[in-house]
Amino acid sequence: MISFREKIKKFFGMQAKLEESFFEDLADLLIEGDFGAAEAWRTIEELRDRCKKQKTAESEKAREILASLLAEKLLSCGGGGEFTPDPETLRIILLLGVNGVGKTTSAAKLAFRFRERCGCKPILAAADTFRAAAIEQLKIHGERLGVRVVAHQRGGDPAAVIYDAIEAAHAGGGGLIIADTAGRMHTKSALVEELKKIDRVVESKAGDTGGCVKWLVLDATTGRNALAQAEIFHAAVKPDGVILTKYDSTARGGVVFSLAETLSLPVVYICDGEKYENIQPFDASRFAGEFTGLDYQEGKGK
Ligand SMILES: Nc1nc2c(ncn2[C@@H]2O[C@H](COP(=O)(O)OP(=O)(O)OP(=O)(O)O)[C@@H](O)[C@H]2O)c(=O)[nH]1
Ligand SMILES: [Mg+2]
Repeated sequence: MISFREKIKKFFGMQAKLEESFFEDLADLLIEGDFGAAEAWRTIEELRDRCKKQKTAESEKAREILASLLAEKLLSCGGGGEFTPDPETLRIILLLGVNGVGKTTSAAKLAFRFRERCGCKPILAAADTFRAAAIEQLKIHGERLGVRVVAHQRGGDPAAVIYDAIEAAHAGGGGLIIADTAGRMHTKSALVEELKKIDRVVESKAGDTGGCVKWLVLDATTGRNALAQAEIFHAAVKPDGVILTKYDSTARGGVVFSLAETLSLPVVYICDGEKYENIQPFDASRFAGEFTGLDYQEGKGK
């Protein structure tokens, strides 16, 4: 089956003139790529305007205009530049998200990345105390990576795990805690209560830490459902950013534009495989370029 990326690449390649049918077919394609319908049409109107202003009637040029328009959407909500842990100030990254999206895997990938790149000693905190297997899974990653894991027993208090991780970081000189959390479908109030308690713990240690960032993990293969999840988490705890996982050949990824436009939620990292190194800081221009089928060469831009 032809992938979405191949399809959009082919679409622009085949079209020569910008007729009405071109814009209609492109709107359908954006929707297929996980745009919402209203949003797809707003984007098409903007594209049509810009093409008119720039007096262009060629699809190849329209592709470039669309790519920059989409990049602007992503950049409008901030982001850009990788999160850099400061070895002097303890930071806490809290990974949130529903079941199975890739929180634990992403926690391990971040630990690997920060250890390799920043030379800091990350600590993994097993704040998913809901299932015994979850604690084990994180411990296995910790062993493989040579990264310390702070864990309690199954059923323990996630905030207490974070407290101990902060203590451990101070004792061991660690500058970063990456906390995995439970992926059960929280009711809004349970989620808020759990996170408030973690916030209180972090605050009680405010003199010792540079605070907490909350990253929501979303699975790119779930399409528009990822936006619905983001809306629930946004209303409850206002995450600071998104880690988009499972962005491999079948994932379309257009939901990222909705996250920016409707929730002002920037993507911070993107993951495209199960290995530790399959995580990259999110590059808005590159993503928008690839989404529209532009070839992108490493280090050279589009
Ligand atoms: N292809 C691919 N698979 C991934 C990626 N991230 C995670 N996975 C896989 O997705 C599955 C679920 O990942 P977990 O990290 O256990 O997800 P979780 O959110 O911690 O799940 P729960 O703890 O059950 O809520 C595993 O099989 C992972 O290997 C990714 O970026 N790409
Ligand atoms: Mg997990």
